[in-house]
Amino acid sequence: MNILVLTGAGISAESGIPTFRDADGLWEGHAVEEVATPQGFARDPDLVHQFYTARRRSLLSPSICPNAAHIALAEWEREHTAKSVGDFLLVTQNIDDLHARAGSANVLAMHGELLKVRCVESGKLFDWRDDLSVDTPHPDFPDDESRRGWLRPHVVWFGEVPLGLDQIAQAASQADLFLAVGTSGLVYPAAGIVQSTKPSCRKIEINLGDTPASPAFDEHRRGQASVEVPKLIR
Ligand code: BJW
Repeated sequence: MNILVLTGAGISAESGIPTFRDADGLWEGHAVEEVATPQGFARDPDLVHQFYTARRRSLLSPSICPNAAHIALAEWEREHTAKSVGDFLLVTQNIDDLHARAGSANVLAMHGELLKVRCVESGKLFDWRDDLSVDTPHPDFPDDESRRGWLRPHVVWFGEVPLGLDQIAQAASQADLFLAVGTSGLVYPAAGIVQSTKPSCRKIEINLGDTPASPAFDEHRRGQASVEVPKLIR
């Protein structure tokens, strides 16, 4: 049995990371087009760096850790892999590292990773835990005055192509079980993955409430991810 899991901001909400579109979500107080588009970055890179630096700091604070949902998914992968009965891929739209911290191994971060930056020129990735809004040396160009301009957050903004789409399409077409957890079903192409699964695939949605993608699922489990994910798996 091949298993494909898609997670969104709702799975990390109970770990203390705000979602995007719920009340008190991340977009409150920020115009999306200012901080999550290539045009916004070109207009005001400092504002964008400040936005991601604040989120990097928060992600690294000691109070943020994986919750029962992240941990259950990691256990599920381990058990499934040990049985050698099929593939297990966890696709996350989240840019936090909580799945990895929980022990998930086969994780595809389709919207990028908060703790990485990318050189605009070379495309090279660097682990990054620092503040890009201060004078931080670029690993490649330590003496270059304009070095900050070379780096951008390794995230997928609106209008950019998400990562790993070929692998996701293949996993979706071969999945026997598709589970979506804590995603609003508003952002494409992630919201369309459910449509690319085969008719015989069991499709389960875990969310606090209905989403525009809900009609495409066969089963709807309503409640907190930290409760519903462990319940489904055990
Ligand atoms: C809980 C819970 C708890 C809370 N337990 N549940 C039509 C078709 C195709 C594309 C488009 C289209 N129309 C427009 C587009 C383009 C656009 C798009 O989709 N726009 C829509 C807004 C309409 N898409 C793009 O631009 C994408 N690129 C693209 O399409 O390229 C073209 C292309 C595609 C394919 C092939 C070739 C070319 C790129 C999208 C990039 C998204 N980037 C962001 C920012 C990442 C960096 C950052 O974090 O700053 O990604 S936007 C933001 O939204 C972030 C998220 O990953 C993403 C999804 O949000 P998510 O995870 O669903 O969170 P929320 O807050 O929306 O929902 C939380 C949910 O959890 C809620 O439902 C709650 O109920 C629930 N919940 N607590 C269970 N405890």
